[in-house]
Amino acid sequence: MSEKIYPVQKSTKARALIDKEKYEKWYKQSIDDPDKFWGKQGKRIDWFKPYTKVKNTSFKGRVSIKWFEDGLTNVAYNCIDRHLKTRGDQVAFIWEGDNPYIDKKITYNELYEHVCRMANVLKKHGVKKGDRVTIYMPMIPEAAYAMLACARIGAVHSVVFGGFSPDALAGRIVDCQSTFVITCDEGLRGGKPVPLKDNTDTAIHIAAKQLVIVQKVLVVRRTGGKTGWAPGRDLWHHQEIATVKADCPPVKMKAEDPLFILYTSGSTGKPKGVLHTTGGYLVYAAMTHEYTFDYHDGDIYWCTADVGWVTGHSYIVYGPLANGATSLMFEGVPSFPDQGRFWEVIDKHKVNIFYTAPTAIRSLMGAGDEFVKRSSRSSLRLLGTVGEPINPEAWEWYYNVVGDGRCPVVDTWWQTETGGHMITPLPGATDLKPGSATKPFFGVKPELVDGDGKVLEGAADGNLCIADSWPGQMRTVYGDHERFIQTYFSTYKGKYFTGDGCRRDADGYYWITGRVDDVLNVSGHRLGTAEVESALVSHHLVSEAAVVGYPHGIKGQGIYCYVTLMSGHEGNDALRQDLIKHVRTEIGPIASPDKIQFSPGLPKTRSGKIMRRILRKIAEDDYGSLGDTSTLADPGVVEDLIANRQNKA
Ligand code: 6R9
Repeated sequence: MSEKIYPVQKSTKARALIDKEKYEKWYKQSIDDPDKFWGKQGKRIDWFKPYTKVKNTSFKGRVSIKWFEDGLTNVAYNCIDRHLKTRGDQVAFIWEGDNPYIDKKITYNELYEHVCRMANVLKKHGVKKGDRVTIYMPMIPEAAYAMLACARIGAVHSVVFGGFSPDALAGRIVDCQSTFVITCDEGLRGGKPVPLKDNTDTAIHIAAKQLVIVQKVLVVRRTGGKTGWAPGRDLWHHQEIATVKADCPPVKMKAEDPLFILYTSGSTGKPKGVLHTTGGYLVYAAMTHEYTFDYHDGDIYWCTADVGWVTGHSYIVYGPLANGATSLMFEGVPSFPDQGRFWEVIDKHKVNIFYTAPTAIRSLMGAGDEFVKRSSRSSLRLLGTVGEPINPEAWEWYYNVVGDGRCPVVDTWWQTETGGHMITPLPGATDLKPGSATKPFFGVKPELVDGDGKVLEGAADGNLCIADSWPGQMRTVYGDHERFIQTYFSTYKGKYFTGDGCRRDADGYYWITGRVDDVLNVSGHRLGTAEVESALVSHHLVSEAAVVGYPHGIKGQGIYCYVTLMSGHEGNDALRQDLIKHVRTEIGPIASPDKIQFSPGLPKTRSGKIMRRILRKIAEDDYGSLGDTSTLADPGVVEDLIANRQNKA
């Protein structure tokens, strides 16, 4: 923990939308009278029929969350149409290609036409309100068009990150019974093609075995690379949009009609479909985008996330567009053509607000300051981070070297489930402490509880819960409300449990300490240990596997796998490579194991429970303090685990 404090700078305060007094006043109002507070904030979007009810939520019993429930609106209308009169010719998206010589700009007028045409193509092929459409795309503008086209006609999109494997894609298609997929021939990252259409074909094959038959695949041409083609099922996007009109009326949606499903990892079982709805989500995404980034009209804003993650949904597409912003979308990677790419792009497009992940910051910090120094970054006014705790060293480097000590760093804590920022500095209101996400956003009531569910007051260390609902909150797990209740509301009755550990200091600042469940955070990507374990045991030579995280200098957490082989088999480096390949095929490259330890036995209690605490300690090379091992069925296995550990200092 860093004890340093960086007070709000004069230049930041001078233009800020929210200062200290306003933050305190509004925060109090938002907690004391949520109906009044959100009743006002709900008006930041346009409604076809205004709401008369604001908040109708309960974290008890069956858990029911409704915001603005009798209002009618449309997300695409709010992100596009309502801006056309005043900013039709303003750039909505700046697209920066993987290749540094390729970029393009899309105005709000152009966005309108692209989205309407795609919406009409969906309608032409039978997609209706409520249907689920899977989007498996690289970072090209058509990914955003596809999301907005769904929103326009009331279809529910499920964006699947382009780095996921065919198996992972199939699982998500099957879970939400999606029969329409939008993809691309190939993606392009760091000069290398990614076979998205081929992966889609494989996934469709796997899904068909589970009786979900994909009817149509809309394929955007990006590289022109060769792909398979199923006539009658596969449709070229560029041909289809030429057959439809450039206008498509937005469907009037109820505030609580679903907008999207986004799959995310939990501590058990398969990834769950986090469901977000229309009105509350958009109000919250727009409001947090405006205040956290102190967004002003005309700012050039860049969030480096992928649209496959919630950050891309809320802070590349929906929040910025609802505010009529210019949002930069980047196809490539931070290290191509070299480690100076981010800073070059900032200069090239005069970016004012830059939002990225700690893992990228750490890795670019490791590349050396020269890459940063050859750019001016004079347009930058604000820096942000998201996805995992940022260590104070990386924070200081970001602040001092990238931001030249001029730009506040907003460390935004939130989750797929929360829809938008929950604990975050507001640039003009919050003095910064490196490594702390600082204070709650309006309407957010954090509570720290101990293992017994006792609410802790003042400076304390505990499990982070949220005591009451906010408009951006997920509404259910798609198709499994029981799992929603079990996962989030059963650990601490009547509270939303985040799965994160957290410390509150004497100034009321929050310091997220990381997950307290079996969820890994690898380079800001969420992964369940159970998912990696099930991928490992699906290999024919593996009988059992246990996966834990360990501290990793760049990725935040690395993936450490203990693998027990079928009897008669010996572990070696070739098998290690094979297992890594296997996990990549099953889940995707983000799940690549960093360390594999072959272990004839795992530390189990007499009832057969694996003692992960011990495995974590050994993975961290901290085996001197294993604690009580007396409940182990066979304490002898620990000796072997220590002797063969893969992280020897
Ligand atoms: C937006 C996003 C959520 C988990 C969350 C926490 C970690 C995110 C953080 C952070 C510390 C921050 N996390 N932001 N930890 N400081 N600023 O990342 O959503 O992919 O669902 O991950 O990420 O552990 O619970 P998601």
